[in-house]
Amino acid sequence: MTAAPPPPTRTDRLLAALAGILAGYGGLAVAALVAVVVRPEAGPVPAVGDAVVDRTPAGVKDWAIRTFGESDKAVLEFGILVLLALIAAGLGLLALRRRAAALAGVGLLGALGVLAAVTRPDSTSAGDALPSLAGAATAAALLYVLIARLTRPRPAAAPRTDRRGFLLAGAGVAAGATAATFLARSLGSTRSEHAAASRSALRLPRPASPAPAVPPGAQLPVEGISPFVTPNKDFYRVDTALVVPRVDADTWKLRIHGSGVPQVRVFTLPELLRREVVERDITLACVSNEVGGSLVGNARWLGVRLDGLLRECGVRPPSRGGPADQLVARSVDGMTIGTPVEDVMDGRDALLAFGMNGEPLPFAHGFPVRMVVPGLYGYVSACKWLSSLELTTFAAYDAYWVPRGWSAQAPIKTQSRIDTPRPLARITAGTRPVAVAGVAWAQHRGVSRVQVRVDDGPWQDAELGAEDGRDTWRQWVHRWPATPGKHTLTVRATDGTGAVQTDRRADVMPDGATGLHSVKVTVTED
Ligand SMILES: Nc1nc2c(c(=O)[nH]1)N[C@H]1C(S)=C(S)[C@@H](COP(=O)(O)O)O[C@H]1N2
Ligand SMILES: [Mo]
Repeated sequence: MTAAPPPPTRTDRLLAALAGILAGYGGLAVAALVAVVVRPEAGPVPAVGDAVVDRTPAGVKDWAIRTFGESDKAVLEFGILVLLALIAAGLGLLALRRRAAALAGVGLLGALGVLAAVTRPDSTSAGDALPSLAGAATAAALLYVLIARLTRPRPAAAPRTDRRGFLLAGAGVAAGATAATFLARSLGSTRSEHAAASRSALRLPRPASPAPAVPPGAQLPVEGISPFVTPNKDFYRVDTALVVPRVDADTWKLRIHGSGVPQVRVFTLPELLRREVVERDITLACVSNEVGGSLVGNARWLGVRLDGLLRECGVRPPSRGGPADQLVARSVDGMTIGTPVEDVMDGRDALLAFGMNGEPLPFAHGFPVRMVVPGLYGYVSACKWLSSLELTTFAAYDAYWVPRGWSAQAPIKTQSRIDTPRPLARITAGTRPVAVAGVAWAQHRGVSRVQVRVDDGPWQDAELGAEDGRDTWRQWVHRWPATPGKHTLTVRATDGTGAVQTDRRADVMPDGATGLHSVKVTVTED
């Protein structure tokens, strides 16, 4: 004896929502497992996350970096998971009454995952669709099975739905999905262990051309000033990678090709390490750095000269009749960064770097090989996790950031920053002057002068730290005989060509912020 299913109770509806979430969990677990085999970045969550990052307006991106700092990507992935859980619960509810519509919904989510994965710039094969396809199929099957327990017609004497069967099946799904997630994690970590092992095994060669020792006077004895060399762990990080690529140096290759390169050339890491290795101090800066911001750091890089390597591949700069004016660097995660060929071949220390402050590049900073070009913002020069270099023209190709509103070419603008005192500091006016100090940078032009102004007073020369080179920042200090009251301290630098840093305020978009950094402080009597 059977009866038509009565309207679902509150409990049934809760269980149906749970069914949706469990089916989603199972689907994501299977997708993650398939992604380990196909390509980790092709998993639905990383792929959708990357697609969101790409389509996020620069202003929102800057806000996210400022608000969440280095966890901005974790926050994004968490947000995607929460949203998915809500949708899954909704589809579970829908499945109670309209199973076909709910299954179509799962299919739609799967299609979104596929679309995100195959339209990634680093996607090279249709195989990237597999994780989302497998995930959606699994989720649909699980939803079907679980909901059947809640809607199956029952003998009149029995409870209206098979809740016991549902809970058993649900527990099974949860356990299976958890097991699959762990398996995916451990398989994924085997791969990243290979990468980690290749990094620990890397012995950095001695430079044939070492960097001169940092002059002792480059680091001023002032508390609160940024260290002259930024330790790797404190070095700012800016990139679009949700998952830091962990590249195995043993299988890494660099391809050099394009217009003016007669024959495609491929280099392995040992081949680069055997070349003439140079060591240089270079200060890196991000175009998204606001006036007074912290997206700038100075490191000692070890690598090979890019000009020599390119020349060996047949490349001539435009000034020597070469057909390509743009060098497009591609990374393993699909980033593209365009740099003027003229700049990297004009004699400056443009490097393919594998060492940073005495150790192999950290994964977050581009292991095994990245570009570093003195004088250009990172987004037009400093490609991390480098995989190829293509010679082309600015007319023929827009690199990643260009269609997003950033300039195709962007030399670093002269900037100076007050590190100490901190904004809104309360200082007691003692007998000794207060050290107002910080850093100034104008890479490849050098810093020749720094001046400080108190309130609307005259510009006064600050004492400069010794110059390490014109590609690095320079420390400065002004000993200020502070008087009680509220004061505004402002700094400006002059570059090596004699040009004074402009006080005109410009936004970071499209080619770097300008304006003067100032700090308000309160000085009290003893
Ligand atoms: N592959 C890749 N390389 C990249 C980026 C990126 O998003 N992906 N960001 C660039 C930007 S905008 C900057 S400022 C520098 C930052 O380098 P860092 O993270 O080592 O400080 O890397 C550049 N290289
Ligand atoms: Mo940047």
